[in-house]
Amino acid sequence: MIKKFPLFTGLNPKRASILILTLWVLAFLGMFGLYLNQGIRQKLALVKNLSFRSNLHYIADAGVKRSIIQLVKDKTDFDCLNDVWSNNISVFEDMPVGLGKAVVYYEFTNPQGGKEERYGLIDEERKLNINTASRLNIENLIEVTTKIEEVQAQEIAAAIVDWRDADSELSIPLGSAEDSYYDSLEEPYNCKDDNFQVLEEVLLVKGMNDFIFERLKDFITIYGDGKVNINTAPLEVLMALEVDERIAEKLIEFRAGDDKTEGTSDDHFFQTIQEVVSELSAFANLSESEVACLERLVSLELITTSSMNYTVRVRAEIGQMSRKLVCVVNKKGRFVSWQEP
Ligand SMILES: [Ca+2]
Ligand SMILES: [Ca+2]
Repeated sequence: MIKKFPLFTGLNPKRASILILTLWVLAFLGMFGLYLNQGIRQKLALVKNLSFRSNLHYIADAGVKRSIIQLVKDKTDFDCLNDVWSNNISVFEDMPVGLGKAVVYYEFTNPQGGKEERYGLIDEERKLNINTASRLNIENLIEVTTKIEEVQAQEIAAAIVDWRDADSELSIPLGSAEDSYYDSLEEPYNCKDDNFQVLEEVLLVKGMNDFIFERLKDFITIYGDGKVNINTAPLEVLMALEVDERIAEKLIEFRAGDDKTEGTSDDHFFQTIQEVVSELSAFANLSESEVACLERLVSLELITTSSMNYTVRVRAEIGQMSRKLVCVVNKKGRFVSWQEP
């Protein structure tokens, strides 16, 4: 059979066998080399990827730490939307770190109703605290933000209060929920009877769903002592506190200043809650009932002019690669929560 191949012509069978064996070994080594090369390439790519991820993590971490420095720099007792931590493009849009940069950003709804990216932190005190807010205030917020029926909003607000309160009594006779309702579900769980620890926990409450949560989530918080910062709260949260829509608009017009945009250098702000009525009266005509509404807000201690907790949303970037990080820090620079989506 060997004689059929010219290459082997003249070789004795033993030498021909050695040659064939050698060729097989060389072919095998060649294929093994290719296999090794491919494996090494994959491993190098993995190491490179891990290295990028690790670098992105450190860049995001640096973004958070630089944000805390801005917070600590703010020495005033009151907080408003043109503070150094808020809407500060020169500091937060492009923080160079190592091979990349950190961007500290949030979504802002402009006066025309459009969405735009702004750079800085979000104080949690501009939101309604669902661990402390009254049933009525929660109901108001649900109605304003979701436009669902009043009865449905009432029932969800009651279920939120019953979820967090220690007892097992229904806060309204029909429509709310305690253990008996959650026990009867196809996949039962207990009513918590304790404070919300993460915002998404509210999705476990009877009546809550993704549609409502998506519209509500930017206006509710689980951080802080429950007082709303009147310098930073949006219209929806002011209305949740039973501030008439027209008064809430006047408050925001006051804050926005001559350029009618919040978060700019000409903004007005309240240094203390005691000056809210006098300052707003000097800016806009207030009726007796409007003054009474604001005085009630002050006397019930529902509002403050300072904030303590801030959400830092960081996007770390190296070229086309990016990584996000969201955390909440307090004004003393301590971490309250940390989340890497
Ligand atoms: Ca309860
Ligand atoms: Ca302004």
